[in-house]
Amino acid sequence: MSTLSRIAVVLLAFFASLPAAGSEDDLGMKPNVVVIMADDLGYGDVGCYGATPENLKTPHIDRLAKEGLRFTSGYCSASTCTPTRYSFLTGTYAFRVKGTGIAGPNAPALILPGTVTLPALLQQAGYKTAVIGKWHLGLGAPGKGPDWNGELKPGPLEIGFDYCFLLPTTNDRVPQVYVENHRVVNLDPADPLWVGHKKPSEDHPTGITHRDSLKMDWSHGHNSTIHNGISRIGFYTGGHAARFRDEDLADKWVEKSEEWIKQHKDDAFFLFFASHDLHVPRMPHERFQGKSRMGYRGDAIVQLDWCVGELVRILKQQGLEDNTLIVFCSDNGPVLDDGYQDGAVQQLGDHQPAGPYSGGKYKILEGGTRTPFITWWPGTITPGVSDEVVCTIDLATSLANHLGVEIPEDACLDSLDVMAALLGRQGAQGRSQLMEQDNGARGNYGYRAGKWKLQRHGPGQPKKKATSSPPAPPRFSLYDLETDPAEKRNVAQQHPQVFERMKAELQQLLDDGRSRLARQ
Ligand code: NG6
Ligand code: CA
Repeated sequence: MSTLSRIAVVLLAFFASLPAAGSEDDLGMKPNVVVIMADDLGYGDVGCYGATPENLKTPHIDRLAKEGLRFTSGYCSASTCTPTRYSFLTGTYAFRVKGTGIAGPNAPALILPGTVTLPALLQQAGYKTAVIGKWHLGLGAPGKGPDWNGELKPGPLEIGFDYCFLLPTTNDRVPQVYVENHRVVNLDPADPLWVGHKKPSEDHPTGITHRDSLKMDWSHGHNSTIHNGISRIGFYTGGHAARFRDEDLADKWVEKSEEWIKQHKDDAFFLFFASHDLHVPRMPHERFQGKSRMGYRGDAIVQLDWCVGELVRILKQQGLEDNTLIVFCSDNGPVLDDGYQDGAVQQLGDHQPAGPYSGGKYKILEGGTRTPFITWWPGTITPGVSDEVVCTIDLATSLANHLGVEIPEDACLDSLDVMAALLGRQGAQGRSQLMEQDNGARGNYGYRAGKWKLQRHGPGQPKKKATSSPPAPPRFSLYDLETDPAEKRNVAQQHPQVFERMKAELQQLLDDGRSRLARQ
């Protein structure tokens, strides 16, 4: 063999050993993973999903979609925040676990130490892990809750995160302080923080007694302690030096993310970027106010879009874009008036927050859980659009399998391996079925299989001890999403076999207590 052909053979062998973009070989790659979870962002709320530039512009999210894979059937698992986040981190539907509905200001940790979680699985694969942004999954021991002036644990660090910088609850609930790892940031021991659900003193100003002083009025609930001219759910006193301005949240998430990514640029890392936009109270930074045609709800989307642009900038500046998988998603569908008079209803115009779907936050209609869902990994994901069904609950098993980390049989009970679909592999299939829950406990479920959608309504868990009269049976209806995406025409009578099959399948998934086969 001539020297030249020997070189050619060596080169060929070398190139053959390199993972080819979009081929099976890159399954062994260990990308950084950044999950950007928006809050209350609906299917139609961004440009690449149908929002018009006259109403608002989302160039950074649109670019992610253009360079990555945009899913038309990407879901979160629930139509409220806490259950989606619970399921995203544990891989198990929240409705299977009591007490995983919307968490209150003093909720204890809902995911207990020892639980197999997405970040813990990634730690096993050698990843550094962080959550930055809204937590809303409780802090502190069961039965006790958060010790605001002491050590806030258990929390994220006890279930698989190496670092956390949090908005501990959700920002319409008290308190307005950051938590870094186990402590409230900047807390002055001389001004302890007290959080409760009873008015602490007769003269404590509230959204009711001092309504005239508010910079944003409430519409329902949200009328207890006032901070930054906005009254909230729940009461608190003290901790003044620790309190943040609502306007600065997005900047803070980006600042902390930049710091953490720079520290870990040489590690494999997982960052859960849990944005608070566009949850109420919508109070974007002054530089975003008025940037959409739709008031603060639209402006908060513009702010979210800015965050996405910043994260991509940071990754690129660190030279990490070819080795980072971004998953952009939402925690539930849209809502307009969620407790504050912020103009969301009046200034909506022709914008369609849920796109072609009905319902939104709190609902089992498609609008409740079908949301923007984009995967981006330059060089590995071929840009395009995917109609495969994928869900935030699937990331745990998908990533663990991808990284060769074994999931115990009794963990991640509903998380399916859809990695090939997330990466846009040719012929790859997403889920064949999907359950959609609301806040839980009411017995409401959506069940999608292919083009069919079953709705089940009630009965919920009985509030008091069982009475003599049995609960009313659940009500079911059937929809063909291909011809009726808005779920307006119940076709159960026209398709009795499909109807019965779907009802039986849903019941089976409820009874089985799991939907992931042990070896999936
Ligand atoms: C509801 C609140 C709503 C919002 C939601 C949680 C009232 C009347 N409504 O109870 O404003 O806070 O809980 O939203 O108080 S979530 O996206 O964090 O789940
Ligand atoms: Ca939410």
